Amino acid sequence: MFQVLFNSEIGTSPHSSLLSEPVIDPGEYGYIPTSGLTSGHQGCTGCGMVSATNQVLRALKLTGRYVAASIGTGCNEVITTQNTSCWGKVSVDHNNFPNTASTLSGNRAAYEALVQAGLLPPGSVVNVGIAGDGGSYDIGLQALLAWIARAEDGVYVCLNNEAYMNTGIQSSGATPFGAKTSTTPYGKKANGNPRTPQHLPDLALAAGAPYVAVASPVHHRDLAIKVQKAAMIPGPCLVECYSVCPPGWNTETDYFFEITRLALETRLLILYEAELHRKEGYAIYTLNYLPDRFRPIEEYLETQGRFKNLLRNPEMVKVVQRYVDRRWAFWADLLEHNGVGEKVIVRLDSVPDAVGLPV
Ligand SMILES: Cc1ncc(C[n+]2csc(CCOP(=O)(O)OP(=O)(O)O)c2C)c(N)n1
Ligand code: SF4
Ligand SMILES: [Mg+2]
Repeated sequence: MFQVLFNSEIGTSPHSSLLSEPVIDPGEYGYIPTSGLTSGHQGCTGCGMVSATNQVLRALKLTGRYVAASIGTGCNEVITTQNTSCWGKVSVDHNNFPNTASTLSGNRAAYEALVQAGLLPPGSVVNVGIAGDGGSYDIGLQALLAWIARAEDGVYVCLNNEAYMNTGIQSSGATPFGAKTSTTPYGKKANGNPRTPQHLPDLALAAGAPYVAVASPVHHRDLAIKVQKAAMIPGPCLVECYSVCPPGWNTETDYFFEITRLALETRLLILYEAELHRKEGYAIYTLNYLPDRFRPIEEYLETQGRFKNLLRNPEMVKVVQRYVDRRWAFWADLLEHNGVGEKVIVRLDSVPDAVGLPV
């Protein structure tokens, strides 16, 4: 069990308690590389993960290091490897479905051997693994947790579109309760996905990752800062990106922004960071966004055809609302404990009582 602190005021911050210097806020760079993921990919219009990958690569390039990416099978890989030129100068390996964290590890070992042999300068490469929720929550979880257990340097990005989209919208460990997928249909005996989703950042933190964060491609600066922190903090760091998928979620292609806004205002999506001080036994949480008012979950569910049947069943809607409220209770405690609206800086040498862990 860790004790939990709330870091400071709400909002994006380039500071980290695990780094002596803040990362550079993207707004302070005179030049932002335009060559993240470039043209030539075959992603759908309105795909969240295309935008997320583009921004992740740009943020990593801002660290001034060469980017070596291990990409797990899934939409992101399939749409970018028929024409690999869209990865630009990034070194990319096209993996097997469960292997993202293992190949990330292998790339790191090769890089360290080259440094030892004097063939590459230290600190010249950032290793990133990028995979979907199926590849991270399900089949690749063992490799991911083993990579965290080995405490190797690197960044793992999970592009979470909440199902196995590339193979026809099968449910994953990240699929929302009541969502219609091809393996959780609606009918006389079935009511969509019967399970509530797991949360990879919680799992990764519990396994010992020093830094985990949840980001969205709509919030560019926040995403870039989180990715840069993940690259600079020693050890295995994980960033999960909320990734809107119009075909899988059955939405129009131009509601990317509105869907994300409603996800945040209903508190279904919580943008946060957690830094683990493992030896000392505490974690510092930062909430990056606090909605002015909390909207009912129906307003989010109504934006997506995958929830059409769920919305006809008020009892199931209540289950989703209760799930959201339960998860938020963790943050509500932290906010109350620290006084929302005030600038609360927790001194690291005075650790208050634990206030609970996420449900
Ligand atoms: C061992 C193995 N099993 C199954 C597959 C087929 N497969 C390829 S991608 C994929 C789904 C990927 O889902 P996710 O990781 O969520 O990525 P998304 O396509 O949603 O972005 C599956 C089942 C495979 N390539 N390898
Ligand atoms: S199916 Fe979804 S995740 Fe795949 S490319 Fe299209 S929008 Fe993106
Ligand atoms: Mg997926």
